[in-house]
This record gives sequence, structure tokens and C-alpha cells, in this order.
Amino acid sequence: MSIIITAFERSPDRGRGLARDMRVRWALEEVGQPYDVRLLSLSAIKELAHRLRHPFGQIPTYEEGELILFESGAIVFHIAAHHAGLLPNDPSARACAITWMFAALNTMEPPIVELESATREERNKIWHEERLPIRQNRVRHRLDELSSRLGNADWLDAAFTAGDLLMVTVLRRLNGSGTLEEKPNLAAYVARGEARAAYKRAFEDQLAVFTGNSPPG
Ligand code: GTB
Repeated sequence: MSIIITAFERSPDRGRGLARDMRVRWALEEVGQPYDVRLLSLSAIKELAHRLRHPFGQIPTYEEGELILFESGAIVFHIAAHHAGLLPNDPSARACAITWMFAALNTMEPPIVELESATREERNKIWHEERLPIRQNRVRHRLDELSSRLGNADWLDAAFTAGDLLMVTVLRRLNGSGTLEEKPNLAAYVARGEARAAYKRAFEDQLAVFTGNSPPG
């Protein structure tokens, strides 16, 4: 059955692969599932036709026949649960990988998104300068903890899983901020994820939407 996802027709990140369709594209590439992309404008995502797919009027969504999903984490989990390659078969190892998926989205992503949106949307508020270090320290604290746990390992568990896929997409949002670079093992972990062939294909495809160039077949 064919798969259709939604993405921005013109992503505000200018093709840096920071919007959340990137993690869905990457997951589909990892498991070798072809997919089509419905590109939507910022106004189209708020229209009824899209809200029937996504109650909050956002991207990404995922359609597979009658099945319509939203929430990038749920979509990646669905892909990982139905195709080999992103979750171990052993029940305990599988549960650990799913735990990392939740950790990426529930523990790491919120302070990173909060810091990013505060920097973007609140920089003119009088309290911004005062609150910024608080927000930066929340991110640094989580990075410290994650860095300690990862140590010298390549991946969060024995092999690459959907937990790493989500964690790398979350940490990537800090690329270039200097914060990630303070933890060389985390910066190397992100680079390791970005070096995967499936990641590169997904990245090129979303970049091609922004540049208007089709990636080489
Ligand atoms: N929890 C949801 C999920 O994981 O799927 C969150 C989905 C979400 O935030 N979608 C964003 C969206 O549709 C796009 S990804 N926003 C429009 C709206 O809410 O009206 C977030 C995003 C957008 C742009 C950048 N960027 O430019 O760097 C980074 C991340």
C-alpha cells in the first residue's frame, strides 16, 4: 500500500532538515519503504482538508490506505513496528529502544524546543536576557546527562534503533549553537547518524523540495 506523508512546501529552515517530516523520511529510508510527499503551505495546514488528517493543523502526517497518523513519534513507531530495521526483535531490547524514543521526545526535545522558540520569538522581551541562561542551563543539564550515559558508545543501545533516529533528529536542532559542540561525544553521535546512507537520502529529498532541484535518481 502506498505511503503519503506531508511536509512544508517551503520549510522555514530553508532545507536544513529541521522540520519533523525529516525523522519520518529518515525512518522510511532506513526500512526501505518508498513514499510520496504532499507538500503544503503554512496556510494549507490550517485548512479543513488537512485538519481532518491532523487535528492541530501541523506537519508531518502519514497516510497508508485508510490509516491516517499524526505526531512524528507515533509515525516513526508505526514504521519501526511494521518493518524490520529500526527495533530489535528481542522483547527486552525492543522495550529499551522504545524507552529511548520516549526519552528523545519527552525529556530531550522539550527544553531544546523551548530554548529555540524563546530565542526566535521572545528576543525583544525585557525578560529575555534574564531567562535565556536558565533555558540554556536546562538544555546543558540534559546534554550532560545524555553524554554521560552515551560515553564512548556508538549508539544508545547495542545497535542503531528508532531511539537513536529520534534522538539524533532532536539533537540536530542544536547544530551550530555551540551547545552541542561542548559535548564532543554527542556531536560525534549526531554526525554518526547524519552519515548513515538512509539519513543522507532523506536529507537530500527534503532539501530538493526547498531548492526545487530533484535529487539524482
Ligand atoms: N509534536 C508534533 C510532532 O512531533 O509531529 C509537532 C509537529 C510540529 O511542530 N510541526 C511543525 C508545524 O507544523 C513543523 S516541525 N508547525 C506549524 C504550526 O504549528 O502551525 C517544527 C519545526 C518547524 C520549523 C523549523 N525550522 O525552521 O527550523 C524547525 C522545526
